[in-house]
Parts: sequence; C-alpha cells; structure tokens
Amino acid sequence: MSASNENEPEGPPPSDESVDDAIETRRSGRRFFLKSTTVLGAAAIVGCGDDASSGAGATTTPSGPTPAAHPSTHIAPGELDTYYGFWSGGQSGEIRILGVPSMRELKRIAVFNRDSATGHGQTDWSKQVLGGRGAGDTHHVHLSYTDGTYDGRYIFVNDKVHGRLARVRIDVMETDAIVDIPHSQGTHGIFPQRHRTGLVLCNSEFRTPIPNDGTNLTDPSQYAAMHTAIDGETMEVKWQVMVEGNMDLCATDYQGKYSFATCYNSEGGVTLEQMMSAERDHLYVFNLANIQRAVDEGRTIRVGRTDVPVIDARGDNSEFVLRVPVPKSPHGVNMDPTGRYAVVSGKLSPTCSVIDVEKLEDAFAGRIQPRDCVVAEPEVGLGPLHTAYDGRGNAYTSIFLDSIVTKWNIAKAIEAYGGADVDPILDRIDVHYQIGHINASMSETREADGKWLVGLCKFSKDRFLNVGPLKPENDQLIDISGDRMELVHDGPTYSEPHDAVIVRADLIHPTSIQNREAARFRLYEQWAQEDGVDLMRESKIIRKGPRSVRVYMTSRAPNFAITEITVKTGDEVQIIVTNQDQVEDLSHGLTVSKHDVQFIVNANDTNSATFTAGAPGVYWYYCPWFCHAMHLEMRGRLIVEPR
Ligand code: RUQ
Ligand code: CUA
Repeated sequence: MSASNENEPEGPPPSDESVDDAIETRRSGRRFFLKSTTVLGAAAIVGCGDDASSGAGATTTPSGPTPAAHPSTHIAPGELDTYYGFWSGGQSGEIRILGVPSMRELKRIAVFNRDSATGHGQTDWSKQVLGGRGAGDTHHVHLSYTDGTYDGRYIFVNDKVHGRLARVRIDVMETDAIVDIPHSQGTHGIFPQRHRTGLVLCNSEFRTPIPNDGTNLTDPSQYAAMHTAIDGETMEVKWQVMVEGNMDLCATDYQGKYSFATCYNSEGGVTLEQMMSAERDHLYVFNLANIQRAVDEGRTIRVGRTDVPVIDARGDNSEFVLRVPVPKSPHGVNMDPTGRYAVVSGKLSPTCSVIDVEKLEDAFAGRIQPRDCVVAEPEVGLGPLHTAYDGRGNAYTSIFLDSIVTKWNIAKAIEAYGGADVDPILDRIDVHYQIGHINASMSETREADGKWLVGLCKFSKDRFLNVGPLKPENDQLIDISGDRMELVHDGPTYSEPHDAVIVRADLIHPTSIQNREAARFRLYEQWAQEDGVDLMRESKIIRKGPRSVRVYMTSRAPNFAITEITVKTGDEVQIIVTNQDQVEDLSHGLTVSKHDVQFIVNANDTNSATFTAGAPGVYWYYCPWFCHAMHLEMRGRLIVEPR
C-alpha cells in the first residue's frame, strides 16, 4: 500500500473503527460544508456552476498523490493499457476512447458531429446518416452485450439535441447507423439489454405534446414522454410506451424481463415550481414481455404519421409500467453485477434507494405494493447521482454537492434498513470537483472486477493550467482494489464527458485495416456496378449529365491514380477514393482546395464526397494524411473550365 492522498499510514487494512475515525476526520473537512444547508437550497447549486466551483474553492489543501506514488497506473512507453475506456463526448457529439489506467486518449469517434479529420458529416455516406445535422450532445455510451457481459460488437450512444440513437461498429470503430426516435425530445438515458444484443431502451427526458404537430400547443396536461425500444441489430424502432413523467436515466436487468427509468416530475408540471411540488417521484419499471405481447396483439395506438406501435401507459400502474415510489427527483439507476438490485440515486435526497428486482414480479401481480420492492435506503451524502460496483458487494456513489465518492455495502444497507445496527458506509473520498457520472471497470456487467473507478468531475477549477473561461473537465481515476479508495490520476478532458464505461481489453478486437463490412460499402458497390467500374482497381472520370461528374480514383502511397480532373464551373462533382494500400496505419485522404472537401480513406477503405465546382480556375487536391516520404507530392489538379 502506498501513500494515498490523505496520507494514511502504511500497514494492514484499517479496522472498522479506524475507518470510522477517518470518515469522521473527513466529515469535519470541507466536504460537508453543505451539510448545514437545506437539501433544496443546496439543490439550487446543481444548476449553478459559479456557486459550485466557489464552494469547491473553499478547500485549503489540494489533495492528490505524488506522481510516483502509483506505479500501477503508469504504463511505460510502448506498453498497452489493460482496459479500454469508452467516454461520451457530451457537447462535442462524439465518443472518445481512452486507455485505462493510463487515461491516455487514443481516439475520437465522430458520431453526431462534423469532423474535419475524418470527413464525418461531410462525406456522402455520413451526410446521409446525419441528415444534414452537425450538432450532437452525447451522454451515455454503452456496449452491446451477450450473456451479461460485453460481446465486442457495438457501441450505442444517445443524442440529446435531436433525440437520436447511434451505433458504432467496434470492428472498425466507426458510426454505422443513426436512428431518429419519433415523438421524442431530449433523448437522455439509454441502455441495451444484457442477456443478448436485443433491444436498446431510450428515455425521452422532455415531455412534449404527442403528437407534436401543432395541434396542441397550450394544454400541458396532454404532454407525455416516451420509453422507446430500438432493435440493436436492425436499428429499427420497435415500440414506444407513453408515460406522464420526465424520464432521466435508463437501465436494464440481466434477464431481459425489465427496463428501468428514473422519473422526475411525476406531477406533470411545466414550470419548475410545479415540477418540484411532489414529495415523491418514481422509478418506472417496464415489463418487456407484457409490452411485447400487447404489441403483438395490436393493443396499441398510432401517433402522428409514424407506424411505430405506441402503448399509452399514462396514469396508474399497469401491466406495462410499475411505478416504484422513491424520494423526489431521482437521477441515476444502476443495476448491480449480480442482477438482483437496482440502485436509484436520490439527487435531491441524500439517499440511494435499493430496489430488489426479484420482488418486481409480485408487485406487477399486485401481491405487494410497489414501494415494498425498496429494500434499503442508505444515506450516502448530498446530491447522489450515479452508482458503480466492484463485484464484491460494494457500491460507489458519486455525490455531486459534497464532491465525494461514497463507498457502501449493499448487504449492510439492507440489514440497516431492516433495523440492524450496522453502518453500510465503508469509505469516502474527495473528488475535484462536483462529480457527475462514475463508473468502475466492468461495473455494468456480471464480470465487475473492482479494480478501477473513474469519477467524471464537472469542474476542474485550479487543478490544471488556466486555459481561459472554459476549463477542462477532470476525470479522476481511483484505485478501488483495496479497502480504501485511492485517488491515483487526474485526467483533463474537453467538454464534456458525461459518462464512461471501462471494458477489459481482451473483449475488444478492432481490425487493423478496413474490412469493408459496414453498411456504407453497399453504397459504393452499387454506384460502381451502375457505372461498370471495378471499385478496387479502376480509376475513371465519368460525365453523368450536363452538370454532374463522377470520379473513381484509387490511391496508393504516394500517388493518386488520377492527377488531373477537368470539370465545368457549377458541375456537381462526386469523387470516390479507394485506398489500395493494405498496410496497417497507412491512411490517405482527399482534400480539395477551396471546396470545403476533406476526408480520410484508411487502408483498404473507400470514401467519397460530392461538391459543386467553384469559379473557373485551377484547384490543387492533395492527400491530407502523412503517408510516405513523398506524401506532400501526393496531389493533383482540379481544373475548372468556364461553362
Ligand atoms: S446524466 S451527471 Cu446526462 Cu448521465 Cu448524470
Ligand atoms: Cu497519401 Cu499522404
């Protein structure tokens, strides 16, 4: 055991008593500076960056390990990390891949954003997928599952801006499908089923008139939100369940029976005041078999112009939705790795509610009350948001207002709830500052291994060099392999990773060169067939019409097969580039000067873009990726003649 941020003495794991003492010491520190405020008063700070960070600034001693303290996080040059971290990119609309524990950023995957490096949002295929939109807000990244663990096939991620779900192929780490979710705004929590690659469940956080076509603009009693099921294989919308409250986070069980949504504003208010009026909110539990049966039997309605079957489950508990009362405004819901317990984090209540999944069947059948499914409600701190697990029966909850992570034991929490005199809280640690999401290695699988915990802090304040008004976020790595949590790394990141999953490296197997299996290759093959061109081998300039030209061009380091393309001003020009190089890491691309065209063509890949030829003149096109000693010479001329 090496020195921790709290300078704890070396030696054997502390006894319960010394843990209590340590917690007491920490309690007296700044983390509990908010203890005296009312929960609601403190809640206001959730939305207020200034207050939050100045509160955080009340700290006197910066904590953190000395750099050499934790060789376990040090990955020497040339060595590989043992985990992949998949981070959402928040307002950047992307996904990021980090190595864990080094926290080195390895890659960014363009999803909902336009990306100048890869041409995502600008190539023909990505434009089609994005539908002309370039803004995205990714919050929740989850991988596809088989038998309760990651199967290495897909990454799913939400877009809150447009209400979409995207899928990334893990074999090539590129976005291959984006679905618009009907009747939804603010798609927030998403979660795939865990028994197999089945449904991906998506919550709309915003309630809107349904249908939202202008026929009802003024009557909020008609507003609703949708819990949407999308087939993870076909990316088709299968069904939607309409509910009355705003849905936040999403989770699934391990058996394929239920999905969950934390719900606030069960009172159906429109103003903030109305939304906050009730004492209780709910965890919605969706009964997937009952929903599927109703869909199969046609007991559904159609809404607006879509043919998606919709179940109207607004109002009371039904065979479709069970509403488990929890303290008001819950946020995260996280299933424990045994599949037995769903933990709902209180946000405005200093508690987590533990729901016993095995009791849900009785509750659906009306044999017990929904509230009877709650088997523990430990006090974890002010502003609990999300919970992760170590596979040893312990939970780790991110506590926003207190800027801490609380480690607690699920079994002890259940005993305490039953009246036993035990304290389920095992440890607390400072984080810097205002932590949002939290996740642990393999925490969302049956194989949770309790090694690393990442806390995604919303404010870094003074932990890094000042880079102007927008500071980095601070993703902190915590070693949870021992009894005490130890902060081992600060990881500055660009705005704003909401969530992350940490996946054992042996479960992820990307290819090194393009395998040409993604959906977009059907498009290129179809064009080539139309034109009688051998995509992999031939280069050809084809005038398709009075104002349109299609160019097939191969590339091989350090040359394009065509060095002169002549078109007329105003022509619509499509250039399809195929990279014949089959060498790992040998990417080419195409940039056309002054035409806003730039995209990548990886080894064995094809990519294309369409643009309008500008004013008459000569425009150099070139390969933007360093590919060869003669890379700078890899270019040609686009000659635009007057019409
Ligand atoms: S939310 S900080 Cu968008 Cu995942 Cu909880
Ligand atoms: Cu090809 Cu640079």
